[in-house]
Amino acid sequence: MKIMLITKFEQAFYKIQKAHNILFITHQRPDGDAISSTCLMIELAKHLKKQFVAFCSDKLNDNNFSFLPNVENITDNINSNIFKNFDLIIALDCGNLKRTGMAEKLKNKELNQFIIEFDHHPKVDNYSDLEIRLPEASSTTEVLYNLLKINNIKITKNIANCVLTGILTDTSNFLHQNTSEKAINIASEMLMYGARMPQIIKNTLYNKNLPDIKLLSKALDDLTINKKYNFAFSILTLKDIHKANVTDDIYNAITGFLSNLHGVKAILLLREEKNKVRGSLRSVYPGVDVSKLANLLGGGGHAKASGFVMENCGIKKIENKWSIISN
Ligand SMILES: [Mn+2]
Repeated sequence: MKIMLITKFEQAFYKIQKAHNILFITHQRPDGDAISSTCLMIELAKHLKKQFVAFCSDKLNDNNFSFLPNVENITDNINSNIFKNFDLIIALDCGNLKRTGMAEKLKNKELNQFIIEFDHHPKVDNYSDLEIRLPEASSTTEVLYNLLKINNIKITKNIANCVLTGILTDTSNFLHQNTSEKAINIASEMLMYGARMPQIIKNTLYNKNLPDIKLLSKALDDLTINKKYNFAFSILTLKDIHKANVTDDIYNAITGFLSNLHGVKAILLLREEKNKVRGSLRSVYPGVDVSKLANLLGGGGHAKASGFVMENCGIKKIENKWSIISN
């Protein structure tokens, strides 16, 4: 690791040690890495006896990550008045400013707090004072692993579970291309520190209910391949989704499963929400960067997994062809 980067991790820990009251922020519609990196930092804040608030603008699904330590400390409700009390803000896994759910506050630097960003997404916005971005890292928890190691912070069983959960969920259990030798080495080190891989897998993979699986079957039913671009896509309308009482997590599982389709360059899952359409792009094909398309459509993400949202529109079948129509 370059000396510059080591210095940044040391600076970050220095700032954390100096802080009295820290605000942790993770991204909207949090995934396993977002939640586990936040839980990890809460664990550290508690250990250092810091005051803190951990914020995610979307309410966490009750059951999904309750096995992680400190998940009960993450709130979707933060009073504007207490904002001035924070002397340090730490953004985790956010990708871009918009996904913090607090873009205006952070961009305008209303109260001049020092902002540290830990992330592994490609850079989009410039808003932090100390940016620690490792696009080659499998997960944000892998980035935080470096923070722990460089600063000789003890890795407890709780912390090990957080690091491993981020790596497993963001690599889809070592299936995605971001599964590096380093990620596997860190994962195995976390097992030595007491992380419980079977428990993590049980809670993040073997956690689908019947409506989830039925929605998957709907997406499979409508799966279409565009031969010209060698591109597969499927559609879930508001009606399909309303019929099922599914967990949010299922969409990742569906796009993951569709990516198993042999020979296509990329897949797209479009799903209709109230007055908007959300797209998820995945690819396992060498050389394909789906984030370019996501960026064109106002979204972002990684080369092999990215997404976008189109506002004020819906999906309709017109003359046997799916169309996105503005409302
Ligand atoms: Mn992540």
